[in-house]
Amino acid sequence: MIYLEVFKYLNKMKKKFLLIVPVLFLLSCARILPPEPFGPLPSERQLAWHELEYYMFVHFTVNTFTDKEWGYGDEKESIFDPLALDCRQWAKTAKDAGMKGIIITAKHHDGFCLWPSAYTEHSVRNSPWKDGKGDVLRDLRQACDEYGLKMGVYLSPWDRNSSVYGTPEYLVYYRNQLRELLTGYGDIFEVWFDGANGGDGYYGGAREIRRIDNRTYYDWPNTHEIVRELQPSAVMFSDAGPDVRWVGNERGMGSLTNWCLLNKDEMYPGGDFAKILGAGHEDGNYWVPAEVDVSIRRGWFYHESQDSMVRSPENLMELYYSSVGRNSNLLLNIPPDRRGLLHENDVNSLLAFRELREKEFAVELAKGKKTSSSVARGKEYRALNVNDGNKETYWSTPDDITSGSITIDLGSETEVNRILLQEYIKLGQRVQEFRVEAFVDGTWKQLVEGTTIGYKVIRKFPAVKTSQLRVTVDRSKASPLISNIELYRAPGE
Ligand code: FUL
Repeated sequence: MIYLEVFKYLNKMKKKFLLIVPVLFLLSCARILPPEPFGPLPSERQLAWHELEYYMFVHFTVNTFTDKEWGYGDEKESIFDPLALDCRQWAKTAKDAGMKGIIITAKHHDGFCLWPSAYTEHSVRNSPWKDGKGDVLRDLRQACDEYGLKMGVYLSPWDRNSSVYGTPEYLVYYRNQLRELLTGYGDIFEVWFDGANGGDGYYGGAREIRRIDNRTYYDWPNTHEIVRELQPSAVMFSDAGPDVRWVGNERGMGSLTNWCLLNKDEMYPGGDFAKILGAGHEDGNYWVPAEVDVSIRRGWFYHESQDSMVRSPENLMELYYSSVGRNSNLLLNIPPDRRGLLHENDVNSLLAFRELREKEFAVELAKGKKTSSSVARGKEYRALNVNDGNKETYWSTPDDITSGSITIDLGSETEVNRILLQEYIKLGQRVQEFRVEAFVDGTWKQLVEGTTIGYKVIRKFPAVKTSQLRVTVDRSKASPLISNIELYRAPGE
C-alpha cells in the first residue's frame, strides 16, 4: 500500500517537474531589466563635459599690461602689445600638461576684445599688436586644432567700457558679440558667463556707478537660446548654470558632498549663492554639475610680482584631489605674461604636476581582480562590471534594494592608499553614503567614509596592506549603479 502512495507521489512530482523545468528555463532566458533612470539626468553635452575633467583657463587682456585685476574700461588700446604672443605655446603646454581644452577671456570686465569685433573700437583692431591685424581668438583656434584641444570663451556680461552698459541697448551689443564668437571660431565647448559686477566704470566717458538688477537685467533665457542655436554642443557656465555651475569659491575647493543637481530656477548669476553651490541640492530638479575655477597664481591676470608665487606641483596635486577627486571639473588658470607667453615658472610647475599625477596613478591594482557582491540585480549587473575597464557596464541591485557591498579580492597582500569610484550617471546620481574597508588581521578596517560619488570621486587613505577591499553603499536614493572602482598605491607616505 505504502509503495502505491510513494509511486503516486513521485508521479505527481514528475508532472510538476516537467512543468518547472521549462519555467526555470524561460526565467533564466528572460533579460533582467535595467534600472529605471532616477531624478534629473545629464544631457549629452554635459556627459561629454564630465569626461574632459581638466582644462586651462587663460586670463589675458589690457590688465596684463596695466598690472591690474579689473580694468576700469578706459585703458588705451595702444597698451595691448604682446610682442611674442604665441597661442601655440599655450596649446602645447596645455596638451603636455594633460589638459583637454582652453577657455579664454575673449572679453573681461574692461570691455577690451581680443578679437576684432565689428561692434566696438575697443579691441585688438586698434592696438599696435600685428598692426591691428591680429586676432587672438583666431590664433587660439588654430593652435587648439593643431594640438587636438577644445576651445571655450569667456564673455564678461559686465562691460566697464561700453557707453550703453546698464541700458537695454547693451543686451543687443552683448548678444551681437556672442554671435561673433559663436560663429567665427569653430566648435566651442563651453561658454563662460561670469557673475561679477562692481558698479563703477568708464562707460564711454561717463565715469560713474551703474547698478543693474542681476535677476532681470541680462534676460538670460534669451541669451542662452543664442548659444543653443549656434553651438548646440556647448555647455554654459555661470553661478546658476544652466549646464555647469560655479563651485562657490576660487580656492580650488570642491565640496566632499557634491550633488550634480541644482534647483537653478531659484538662482541667477551674481546672486549670493556661494554657500549652496559647493554641495548643490540633493533634491535639485536639474543636472548642473560643479566646475572648480582656480588660478595657478594669486591673481587671475599676470603680474610680474607674482612670478615667485606660482603653485608648486604638489599644491596642484592637492587641487586635483579637491576638484576632480570631488566630482568636479578643474579649470586651472595660467595667465600669459606681457610677451604673450605662459611664464616658464608656470609651465614648469604644470609639467611637473603631470609627472606627479602619472606617478600617483601609475599602476591600477583592481583591474581584472576577482569581485563579488552582497547582492546583485542579475547576471548583467554583477560586481565584475566595476573593474572590467568598460564605462558602460555597472554593478547594481534589485529595484527595492538601495544598499549593498562589493568586495575586490586582490589575490595576495597588496599595499593600497587611493581609491577611485564612479557612478553610472547616465541614469542619475544616486549614492548618498558609502564606505571603504580593508580586510586586515581578520577584521574589516574602515579606510574611507563618504557621502556622494557622482561622476567621479578619488579618495586618499593611509597605506594599508590587504588582500581584500570592500566598498559598501549604505544609502542611495535608488538602486546604486557603480560603474568603476580603481585602486592605487601612490608613492610616498
Ligand atoms: C570673477 C572675475 O571678477 C575675475 O576677474 C575672474 O575672471 C574670475 C574667474 O571670475 O568673477
